[in-house]
Amino acid sequence: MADYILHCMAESGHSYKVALMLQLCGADWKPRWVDFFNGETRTDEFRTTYNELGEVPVLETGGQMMTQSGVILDFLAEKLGRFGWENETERREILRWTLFDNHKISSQLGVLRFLRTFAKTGETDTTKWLETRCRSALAILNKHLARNAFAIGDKPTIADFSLCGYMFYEGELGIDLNEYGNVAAWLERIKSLPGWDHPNNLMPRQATPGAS
Ligand SMILES: N[C@@H](CCC(=O)N[C@@H](CS)C(=O)NCC(=O)O)C(=O)O
Repeated sequence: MADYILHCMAESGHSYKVALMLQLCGADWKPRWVDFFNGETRTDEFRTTYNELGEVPVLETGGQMMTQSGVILDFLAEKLGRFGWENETERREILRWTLFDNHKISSQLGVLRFLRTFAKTGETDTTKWLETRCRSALAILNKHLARNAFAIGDKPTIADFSLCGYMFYEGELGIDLNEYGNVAAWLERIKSLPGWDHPNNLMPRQATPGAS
């Protein structure tokens, strides 16, 4: 059995954050596909066995189930000794960007993409409102990355893996990230890290109609 089992699906950008970390660290890990689109995360069994919060990703290791991508990344940075912090100030910077990501970037990009690509709601007041909020958060990140190669300075950390969770699903967001030049350049820097791979290659994906 692998050291780490990641309960996930490729459509999940939150899961990708963890898959990317495991992959870049060369960890001994395997994905277990969660049938999210048929409601597995809403079943009593999933919530009892894996995650009472009813979400992926779940990292199974040493008989424990760990949830919340930010917590899992923090755990893995310590455990695997990579992409973490060198002092308490850096640790808090990582936490600051991870919280910003969870609140303003991944959560909003994830929902916008879900509505456009999977629920296919068409353009509604809700998608327009969400796009505005996504663009506002992306502009903040873009400005920050004008002065920093990565989220907390000149080296990649788990904060970058959190922030980029939904940004490699080309064509599914309905926002062209090339409009944010510093974000696009930062994504290229992440892509060039040894071992980088696309979410669809790291985790199983259901054949979701309309998705690329
Ligand atoms: N803050 C959580 C968010 C996780 C999350 O929203 N996961 C989605 C899939 S990408 C999910 O499982 N949602 C289940 C639901 O909303 O019912 C994390 O970073 O792990």
